[in-house]
Amino acid sequence: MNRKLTALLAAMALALAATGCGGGSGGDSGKITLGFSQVGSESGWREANTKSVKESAQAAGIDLKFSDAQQKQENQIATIRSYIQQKVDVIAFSPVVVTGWDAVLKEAQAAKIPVVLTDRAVDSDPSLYVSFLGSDFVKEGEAVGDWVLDEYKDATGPVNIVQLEGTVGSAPAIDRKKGFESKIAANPNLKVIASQSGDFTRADGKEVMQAILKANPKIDLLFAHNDDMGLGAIQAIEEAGKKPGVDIKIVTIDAVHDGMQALADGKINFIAECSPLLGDQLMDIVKKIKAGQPVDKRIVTTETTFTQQQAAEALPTRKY
Ligand code: GZL
Repeated sequence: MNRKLTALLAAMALALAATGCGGGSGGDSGKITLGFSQVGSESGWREANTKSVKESAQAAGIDLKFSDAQQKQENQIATIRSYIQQKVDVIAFSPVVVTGWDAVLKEAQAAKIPVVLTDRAVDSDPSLYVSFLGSDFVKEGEAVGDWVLDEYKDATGPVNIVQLEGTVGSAPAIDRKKGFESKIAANPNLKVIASQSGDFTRADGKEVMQAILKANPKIDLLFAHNDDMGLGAIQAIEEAGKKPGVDIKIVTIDAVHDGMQALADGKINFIAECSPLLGDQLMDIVKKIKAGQPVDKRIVTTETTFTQQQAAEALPTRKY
């Protein structure tokens, strides 16, 4: 009887070990191993996103392998290849730019390792990844555009707008620009007189804004694709002797702590939120994949917008 029971238990253990749907073995401890390639650490949003992913992995009991690509696509591709070699159970990443991912995604598919996109999109065939979790950046641009349309609905002359765009070729930069410009086209007084990338960083946002200020004596509004470039631009505007939020109105996207503080302080006029808190949803997706359960192809994060008053009210209890 014992021999039969032992044989049955051994067969069950082998069957269980083979159920993993990825190339991974679930690690020695039987835990799910997730390989995550992060864009970099370019902004307050990115830091909050990294914290969310790491804390959620720990809470979910998932073994996280994490890498910071310093905003370089070649680093992300190399890291994803190393995760394939390590036979992780699932790969997740936030693609720094939209193009150039077909080859490495096909390698992951050939290795039977499922891939999840977080935060940003790619232009590869959707069959190459299981799910894309992140914001609708076009809607974020439209929300900012709607505020600008309302703010200047009674303008009788040209409203000179400067746009600080995010990282060249990134989904948020492409789609926020698309959403914003499609909205402001409704009012011919609203004119984008300068539009340049500040690469989502404070330093570049300040440097680009300094040059634009020198070349354009009359600027009415700045739209920065993220808070950090807006905060850098605020430094440039103040150093040029102008009042941010008053002489030059400012609208941004993200709603991270420092952006919300500037909004509450009146230096920014409106922010559309882009939530970085994707960690819990990502771990839920990873567990469902390993359990062979269905996962939605596209999961859009819920977010809102903030006026100066709303920022002052939200700040005390904000998570990031
Ligand atoms: C948006 C994210 C962007 C943020 C920036 O989801 O990819 O990248 O808006 C960050 O702050 O650098």
